[in-house]
Amino acid sequence: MADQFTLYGSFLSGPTYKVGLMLALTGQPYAYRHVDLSKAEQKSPEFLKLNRFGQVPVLVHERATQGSLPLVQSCAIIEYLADLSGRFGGKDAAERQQAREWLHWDVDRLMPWMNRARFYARFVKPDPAVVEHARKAAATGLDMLESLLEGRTFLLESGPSIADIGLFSSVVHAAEAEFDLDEYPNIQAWWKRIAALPGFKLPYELLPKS
Ligand SMILES: N[C@@H](CCC(=O)N[C@@H](CS)C(=O)NCC(=O)O)C(=O)O
Repeated sequence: MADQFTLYGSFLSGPTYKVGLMLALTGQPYAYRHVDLSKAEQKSPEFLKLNRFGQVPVLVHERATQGSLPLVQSCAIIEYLADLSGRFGGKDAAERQQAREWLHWDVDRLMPWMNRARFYARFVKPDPAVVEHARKAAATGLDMLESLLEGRTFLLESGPSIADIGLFSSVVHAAEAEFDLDEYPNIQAWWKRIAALPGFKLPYELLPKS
């Protein structure tokens, strides 16, 4: 039996999209299982056996000879897939390190604030000061990405990588978070280059809703 993959996730989830996009861009077939976060399925005893943190995504790698391996934490998962496929991992150790730095920066300074801004715009309405705080932090992250993309085609010099896949999954829901990417021309141009990669799909085209 060849290796097989099953992605557990939610179509609303940026981290699930990150892993789905990596699978799509590497042309890796996979099965998909929707996890209904509104029913707290990610906290069920069966799901906690796959992910001790009680979150999506999980990618289960059914290895041909070594058995089943549940992988968690989207950045760690795409790095695992880069190693396995030999794709999108950077051309050498220095570039891999840079890719990791981008991914860590994203989960520190961009992704959580974009997610909160989107969550407040779409799902809950907290105190306006809380919304303002999240929006300002997200805007600071977008401003930094915009300026660091100046003169670059992709985040690593050698071409598209897990750094782009990671950061893109944080930016992709910008409109739902009520950010206008017309104000970020470098991000817009980078978006178009990523969207032109073979296998690319946007979240709602890539991830089934049930
Ligand atoms: N750092 C994690 C974040 C995962 C995450 O935030 N998942 C959210 C959906 S986007 C989730 O499962 N939320 C439900 C919960 O935490 O109970 C990753 O990158 O995989």
